[in-house]
Amino acid sequence: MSAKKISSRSPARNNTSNTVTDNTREGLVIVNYGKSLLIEDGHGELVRCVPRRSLGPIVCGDRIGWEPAGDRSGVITGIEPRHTLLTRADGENRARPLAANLDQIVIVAATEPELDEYLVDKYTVAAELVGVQPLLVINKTDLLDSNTRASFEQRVADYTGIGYRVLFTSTLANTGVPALEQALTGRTSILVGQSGVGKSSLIKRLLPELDIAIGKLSEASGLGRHTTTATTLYHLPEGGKLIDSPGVRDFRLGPVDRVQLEQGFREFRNSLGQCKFHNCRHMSEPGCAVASAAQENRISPRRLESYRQLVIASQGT
Ligand SMILES: Nc1nc2c(ncn2[C@@H]2O[C@H](COP(=O)(O)OP(=O)(O)OP(=O)(O)O)[C@@H](O)[C@H]2O)c(=O)[nH]1
Ligand SMILES: [Mg+2]
Ligand SMILES: [Zn+2]
Repeated sequence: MSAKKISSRSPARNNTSNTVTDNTREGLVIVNYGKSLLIEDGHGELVRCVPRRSLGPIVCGDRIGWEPAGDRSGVITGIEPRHTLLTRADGENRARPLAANLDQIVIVAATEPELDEYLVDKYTVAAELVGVQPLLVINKTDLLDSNTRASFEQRVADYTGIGYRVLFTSTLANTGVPALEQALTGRTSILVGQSGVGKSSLIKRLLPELDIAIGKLSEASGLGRHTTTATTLYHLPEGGKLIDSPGVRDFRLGPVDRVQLEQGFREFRNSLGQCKFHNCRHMSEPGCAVASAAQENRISPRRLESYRQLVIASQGT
């Protein structure tokens, strides 16, 4: 049997990884359960696989090579190069892969649990650094009256003002869902956000025939209960892939330097290079063009505060 090497991500580490034989097939990772993974073969059939050792982390959305090893089971033998990779920091601030080959990050927020703009900002920075569009979805609009809706619209103006799209949805009243469906069609997107904002409920609206676990908010705290436990890929009826992810309490970007952080705030770009000091960190330096832009409300002062918080957080690691 001939064996040749393809697209190894770590050739120096292991010369036997990512091998292709006559038996190798293509697959798409649907869910990683830890010890085993569910992959979809070229005919849309699900196959339970274990990875060959030394491949490194394999995540939802990865395109892989695998070899059959029994009835509906197999061994993953290689990972195709990823065109994008979303990561988050683990306990030791190392970047841990979350999902691969994304075109869009859909940040879901709601009224319950309360909108956390700092968390949204971290996700928009992650999207900018990954190189994909963020889309903000404010779900549970059925819980808003005209006053609270107006105040929400004002709060998200920080995002619409810099060119990010914001959609308002309610899975209960089934409003805004067609617009969301349109934004998802033909792309690979991931739903991220706090637990209990309604990520899985949105998927259930888009794919009503599926049996997806939906959580009840804890009555005492109003917080979600982390119903979704494994990041899972779904195919959309009109084309496109949608990945559901477990809710988070916090999202940490992992190792990022100051230049990456300032690039992560797209509204800073016109001011970069205009500060008095070429290595200005936009914290409290004199002659800072970013700070002036915020003073004149050309940049959201609240977003500048998030940036500063992230600079401080990245120094502490
Ligand atoms: N009022 C209202 N409740 C909603 C809406 N969408 C979802 N919910 C409720 O919010 C709760 C949490 O929904 P899930 O879809 O499980 O939330 P999730 O974001 O997937 O949560 P995790 O899987 O824990 O991350 C459930 O009780 C849903 O019924 C909505 O549009 N309006
Ligand atoms: Mg869920
Ligand atoms: Zn500056």
